[in-house]
Amino acid sequence: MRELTSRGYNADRDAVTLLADEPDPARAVEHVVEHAPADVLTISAAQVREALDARDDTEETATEGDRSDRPGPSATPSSESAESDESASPTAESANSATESASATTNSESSISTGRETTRTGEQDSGSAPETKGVGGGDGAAPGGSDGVADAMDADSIGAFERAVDETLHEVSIANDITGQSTGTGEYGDFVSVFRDRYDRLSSKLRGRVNHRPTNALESMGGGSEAAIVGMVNDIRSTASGHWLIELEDTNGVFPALVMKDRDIAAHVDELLMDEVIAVEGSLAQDGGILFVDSMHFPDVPRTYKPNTADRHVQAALISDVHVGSQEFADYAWESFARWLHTEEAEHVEYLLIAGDMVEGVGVYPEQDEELDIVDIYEQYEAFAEKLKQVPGDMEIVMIPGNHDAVRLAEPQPAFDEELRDIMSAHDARITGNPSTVTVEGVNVLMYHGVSIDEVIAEHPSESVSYDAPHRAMEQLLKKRHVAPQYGGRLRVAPEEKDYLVIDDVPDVFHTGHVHKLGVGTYNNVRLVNSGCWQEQTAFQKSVNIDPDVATAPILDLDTLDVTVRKFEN
Ligand code: D5M
Ligand code: FE
Ligand code: ZN
Repeated sequence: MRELTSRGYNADRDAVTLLADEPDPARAVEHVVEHAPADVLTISAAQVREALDARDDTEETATEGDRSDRPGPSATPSSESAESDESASPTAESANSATESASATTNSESSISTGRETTRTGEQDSGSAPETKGVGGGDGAAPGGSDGVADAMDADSIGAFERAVDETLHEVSIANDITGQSTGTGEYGDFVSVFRDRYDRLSSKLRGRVNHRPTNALESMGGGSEAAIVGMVNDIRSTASGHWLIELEDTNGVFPALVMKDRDIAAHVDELLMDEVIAVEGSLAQDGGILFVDSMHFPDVPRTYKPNTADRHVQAALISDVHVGSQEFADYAWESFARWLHTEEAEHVEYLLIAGDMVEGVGVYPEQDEELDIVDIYEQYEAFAEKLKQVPGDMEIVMIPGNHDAVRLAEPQPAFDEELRDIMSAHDARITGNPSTVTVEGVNVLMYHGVSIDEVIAEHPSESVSYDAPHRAMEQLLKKRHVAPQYGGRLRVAPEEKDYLVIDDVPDVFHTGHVHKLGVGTYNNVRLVNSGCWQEQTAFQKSVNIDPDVATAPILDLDTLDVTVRKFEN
């Protein structure tokens, strides 16, 4: 019966008996499923007989995807070691490869070549940056083009303007930071804990909304009764007749839920990712072995969410993906951004949030060294520290690592270690893990580098969720209340005692980067900002047609959550 329901079929009792009496029931089921008419949902005894009579010996083996198995919330811890303990390795991979590579560059400043005439020192022009688009509260539109290239710079403001920042008003606190809390060793038991914790915390957001039953209690409820399940998505497949069969897992086991293809909710199925936690409601089949789904619920953000705002007019610049050390690092653009921060236009910009990829890193992808301007990872951070020194000293800087940084690649990523902190100490930045919740003057900003955005874009059926609108992918993460729902794809996840990637509290602002594309939007009143980058198009990006948004800085008003995108000349 289980075997049939797992393939999207219900069956009459006699049909099951016939199959069970076969010498090889598994093969028989295989056969019956193959021969079942396309539109049949419940297999009858007659159909079993017919299929078995018509049996020939050509049999196909069902193939599953190559997604590596993870223990779901119903698994029991054992002492077995996890297969992929590389994903849990606490070593800094890039740093390791860096120590092996020779330090070819000693003067990182002079080695950065931009291929441009720059006026970096002395009486250079000031950075008056054009405002490309203001995005008001409540409007979900992306800022569209960042095509307004800088006009002639306004030469009189530099030096003439003195920032008057009252640093005693600054308030920054950090929560949900893995740094120093990592206990995972990559053992099987760690995977069990992290998925349990994910299930517990996300299911608690759904339990009040449906009258759910544990999976192992459903079968005894009696055919036809109304029922609901809160479960982690364990498997999704389409049945021979094109309906969707979703296997949901809770702490007691698994249960199949069937979504009919012609129902409105079928559209939700396309958006599902493995391992996200959802609730479904519907009615049980006659024999109780499958749930026919009428409605689907996500942990989501309440539509009526009221974001927090700051008590005074103060702004934060939200950037990411600086990639210092890359030949494509947009040095000139950074200089104009840093200059602009010293102008009157930027007098209220008192915070700088950097969402990962400070440096280009070493050994991040094959043949990356051919595009490196600085080959030593520590020298890359030294060069980055010089870039930070150009930022006004009265600004508070908060930064998290990304996949190019010299910390472990698996998420959650702990913050930079002591050695790297020392290198970057000049500006006294706050250095925290990826992800982290950073509260700035009362506004909760969820900072996450954004590696899962690649995956959401790849999996989402709609063209509107694309590299040109990364904020639309961010909406999906908020809806699922998890920054990296799908385990086992290109994203590496380190198992920890709790799941740091769950979005427990609704943030006021969600700030990501990684895809090097600008995106600004709103989702149920949460402000979404995906920063662009400070790296020109790389050879790899060219090969896959990624046209990065270089040198744009979204400026967030902390008192209104309005965003103004500034574009700098690059
Ligand atoms: O990522 C910048 C963007 O480019 C992001 O969308 C991933 C994509 N990217 C970059 N390199 C690769 C490789 N080698 N494979 C697949 N996708 C890639 P960043 O983290 O700055 O490299
Ligand atoms: Fe990047
Ligand atoms: Zn990245």
